[in-house]
Amino acid sequence: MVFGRSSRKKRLVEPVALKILVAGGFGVGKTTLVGAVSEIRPLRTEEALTEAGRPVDDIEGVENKSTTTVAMDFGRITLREDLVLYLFGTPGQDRFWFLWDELAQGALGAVVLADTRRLEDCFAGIDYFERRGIPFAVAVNCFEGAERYPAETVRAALDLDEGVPLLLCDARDRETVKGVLIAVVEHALARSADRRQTAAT
Ligand SMILES: Nc1nc2c(ncn2[C@@H]2O[C@H](COP(=O)(O)OP(=O)(O)OP(=O)(O)O)[C@@H](O)[C@H]2O)c(=O)[nH]1
Ligand SMILES: [Mg+2]
Repeated sequence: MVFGRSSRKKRLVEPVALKILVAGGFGVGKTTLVGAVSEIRPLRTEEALTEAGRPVDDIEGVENKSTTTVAMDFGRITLREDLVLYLFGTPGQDRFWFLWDELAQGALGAVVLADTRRLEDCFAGIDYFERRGIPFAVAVNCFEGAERYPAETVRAALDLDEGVPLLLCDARDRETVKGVLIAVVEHALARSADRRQTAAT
């Protein structure tokens, strides 16, 4: 009989940590999404939407919203024992654009959240990642009360490249959000493998 550590050998793996951005228009559910999947208490930088902000904060369509992200959301999720994602939610409002380049540093990929009632709000995020060659997936946050469209219809409306994953999710639901994160990671890894192959030939 063998005693000691070797008898219950535990596989020790240093997890790979990857950075994923969560972008999308104002009030589309970015903070909610990070909060739904994070295994640590998410860091939030929410400020109250106030009367003073009314001229600059366009709350049309999100009238019940009382707070807004002013810097970022931060959360963590372990997808597999060897794979940890750090999630960085971006602020949704245009006046915080200056933070994006900072947040995008070193990101493996991104999720662009979309609301079909205000689809145009996610164009800026899509353009941003396309221009910088950061792999991204689009996730439609299915608010109740919003009309449901098939993924293909949304894909056509957004004029997405063929390889870009498009998924339907509920930002409050851990499992659907996990599916989105897995899609982003797989897409980003496939793209970097493609690039390596192209470089080798
Ligand atoms: N019904 C429903 N409500 C949601 C869903 N996702 C978010 N909400 C609500 O929508 C509001 C906005 O969500 P947030 O997560 O703060 O949105 P955000 O994208 O972080 O907003 P900004 O940081 O201000 O751009 C909150 O009141 C949420 O409770 C959803 O899937 N369904
Ligand atoms: Mg937010």
